Amino acid sequence: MDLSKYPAEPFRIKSVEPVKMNTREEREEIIKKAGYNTFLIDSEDVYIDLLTDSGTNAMSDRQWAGLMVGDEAYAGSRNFKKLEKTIEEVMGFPYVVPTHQGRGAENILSRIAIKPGQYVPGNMYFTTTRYHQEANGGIFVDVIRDEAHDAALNVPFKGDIDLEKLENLIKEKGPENIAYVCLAVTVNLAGGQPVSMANMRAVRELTNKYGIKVFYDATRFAENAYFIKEQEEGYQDKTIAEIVKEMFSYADGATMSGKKDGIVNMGGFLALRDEDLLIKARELVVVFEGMPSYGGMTGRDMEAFAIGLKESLQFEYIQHRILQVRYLGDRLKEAGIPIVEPIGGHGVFIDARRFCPHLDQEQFPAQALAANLYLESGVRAMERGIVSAGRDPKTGENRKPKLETVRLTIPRRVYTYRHMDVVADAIIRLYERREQIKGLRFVYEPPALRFFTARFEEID
Ligand code: PLI
Repeated sequence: MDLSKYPAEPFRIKSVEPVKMNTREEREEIIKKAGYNTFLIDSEDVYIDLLTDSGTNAMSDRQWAGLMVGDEAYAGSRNFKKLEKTIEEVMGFPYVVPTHQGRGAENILSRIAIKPGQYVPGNMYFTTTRYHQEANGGIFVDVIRDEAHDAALNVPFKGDIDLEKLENLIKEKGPENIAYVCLAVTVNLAGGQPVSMANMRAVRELTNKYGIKVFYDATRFAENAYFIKEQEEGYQDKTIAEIVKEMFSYADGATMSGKKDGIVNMGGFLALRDEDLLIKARELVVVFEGMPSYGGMTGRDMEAFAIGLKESLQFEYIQHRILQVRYLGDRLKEAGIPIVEPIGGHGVFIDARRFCPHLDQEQFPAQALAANLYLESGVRAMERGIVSAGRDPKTGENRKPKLETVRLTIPRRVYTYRHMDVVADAIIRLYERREQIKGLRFVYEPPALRFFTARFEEID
């Protein structure tokens, strides 16, 4: 393996948080007690935590310093002004409605922009996003290109919207029945796959033709921009900041979870261009989140968020981020472990269908694999497959996504390459005894977003 392809950490470590590995016997007890759901394991029982990259980032010294200048006024905090100005500078949106995290923004956008019965096309679903769309009477329609559903297919920009699918939907249902297009950069559940600039531009042109708005899920915007710089013709000499600015120039607004590319532990926003929508959003933010100048965040949260948004544009930061994830993926690929290709921005997704071909999808292979990875190594990952997809609200049947994956999500600036080696070695060991992985069945299934709190038992 040519290690010179993977840049060393572009930071030095000033504060550390000890972690410990417990014994296999202890982990056997722990995973059983957690109902084979990695969400229900205590953090102190985890050695390397790859459950999510959400809110698990390490802040920089500048962000920590920013906490000390938090203005905790109930109204008109100066940190909100700074956040608002930063978002305008980075993304070009004039209006910002702050929220406690991404789903707070999704709730507000869905309420102000969806009329019951309208369709919401998007490049693959995300759990909380689709929940809010459906809770407000919207009908989600997946218009991502077909290739995104094929784990093994290694083609660039798998997150792109299929323009033909989108236009057919608009023509079939009528433009007045399309609430808006939801375009996520990058696409989480497809494996952190990016969207090309050409596709964003084309989606804008198509929706302009029909007078339809486009809202981005901006959650991992900087990672998306890195892939454009690396792989899309004409962007190699542009800065990440320039690419980001162009990406958002094709959007009417965006929801964002600051817990990812904002490099903070909490926060989010809804950004808009339209003043009428802003007024409606502000009417709701006071009900669900807080005053329009904090929306559930503290002043210090907003200061750290504003600084983090700027840091995410630094080339050395984002290059290391993407290539560290790629290092883990490349190590697994080299050992013949089936993963989603190409390797995406925020994590490596193991293809549980090919890892556990002896299990039927209704036996939750990815859930079982994540539980066994914890047992093997103390590494915590997350199921992203049939359990996360939930049930169809109309038929009550399990939705059966083609992608049945375990996500190894890498927090930003938290772990080193050596940690990635420990994870890779554990997965390789587990692959050697993969036939021993048993399927699971529900013992408790919550009605909404079931993956967070469901409990399972092993099928003998
Ligand atoms: O976790 P929130 O409420 O700040 O953000 C929700 C959210 C929206 N869009 C996308 C693409 C996400 O990935 C997302 C949250 N993701 C989580 C929690 C994750 O583990 O991926």
